[in-house]
Amino acid sequence: RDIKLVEVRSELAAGTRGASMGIDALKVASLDKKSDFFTRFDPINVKDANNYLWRENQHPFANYIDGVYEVLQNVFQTIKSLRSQQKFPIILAGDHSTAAGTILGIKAAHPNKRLGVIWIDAHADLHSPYTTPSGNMHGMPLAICLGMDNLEQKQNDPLPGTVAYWKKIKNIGGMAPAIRPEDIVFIGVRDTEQPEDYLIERYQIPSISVETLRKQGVSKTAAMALEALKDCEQVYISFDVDSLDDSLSKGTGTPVPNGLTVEEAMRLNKALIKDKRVCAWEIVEVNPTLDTENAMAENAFAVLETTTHSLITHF
Ligand code: DIR
Ligand code: MN
Ligand code: MN
Ligand code: MN
Repeated sequence: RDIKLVEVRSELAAGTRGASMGIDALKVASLDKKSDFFTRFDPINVKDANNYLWRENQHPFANYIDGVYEVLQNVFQTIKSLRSQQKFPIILAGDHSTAAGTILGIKAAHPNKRLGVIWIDAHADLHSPYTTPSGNMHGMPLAICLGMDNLEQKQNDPLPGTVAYWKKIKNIGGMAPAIRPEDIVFIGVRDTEQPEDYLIERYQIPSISVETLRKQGVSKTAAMALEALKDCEQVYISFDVDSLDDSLSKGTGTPVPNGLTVEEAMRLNKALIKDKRVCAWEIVEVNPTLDTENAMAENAFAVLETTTHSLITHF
């Protein structure tokens, strides 16, 4: 397949500063490992809006949503265009909010193809401005793509200006909702809030725990996830590095105990990406400014390189 590397250095939607440097940390890790990975691709750079970080945040329950909206539109346009040319985007991004731009772009390129999502993350990222505990929009990309507010679990009163931006963001591409809740599979999710639990329960979103993955093995887990999406004609995989155990992911904004090992993450992504319906893969949330043990970027790069290699050699 025709791979195109896409770089999105946005960190607007994370709660801690520094994720915009994650891509460059991956590149340093590749040099340290003497890998030729980055010589093989001519990346597209998507314009970020990190300049908003020097302004006052106008949106308490959706921090910098005005800037996030700009970035998501840019990601959307790039991915829509690449998918229209049948390219396979591998997206290196900062904060996880940009995954919404990716999903909306995939959908816009092929509106009649049902799109499934495999979300490998410690978090469910199902919040809206009405439910967010932090205001950080990296906790919201799936709600954006589902077109969901979860008003039943309302906790916050966002300002009218915030609500207006939230509506605009959900409607990027004009085909909302891009995905159905039953077409999501979570792997490794272990740090959710009640409004997210409510949606997972209500829509019976399959969520495969680290424990289950370990018990039944990686191959069976990959097969299960793909089987749950059997009615989907295209599949997108989103890999948040905080799916890894916190001992291996100190260099991410929100590390969580009891996560995947690097080996498990590599084998999982390697197996998943062999499915012919997979049409894009994304890795997010490496933050080298938090990486006190200098291992996060190396671990993330190992997953990136192995997964890409599996994609190249399998076709
Ligand atoms: C939490 C953390 N659910 C929030 N979310 C993170 O603030 O919405 N997502 N870290 O990746
Ligand atoms: Mn995430
Ligand atoms: Mn996460
Ligand atoms: Mn299903």
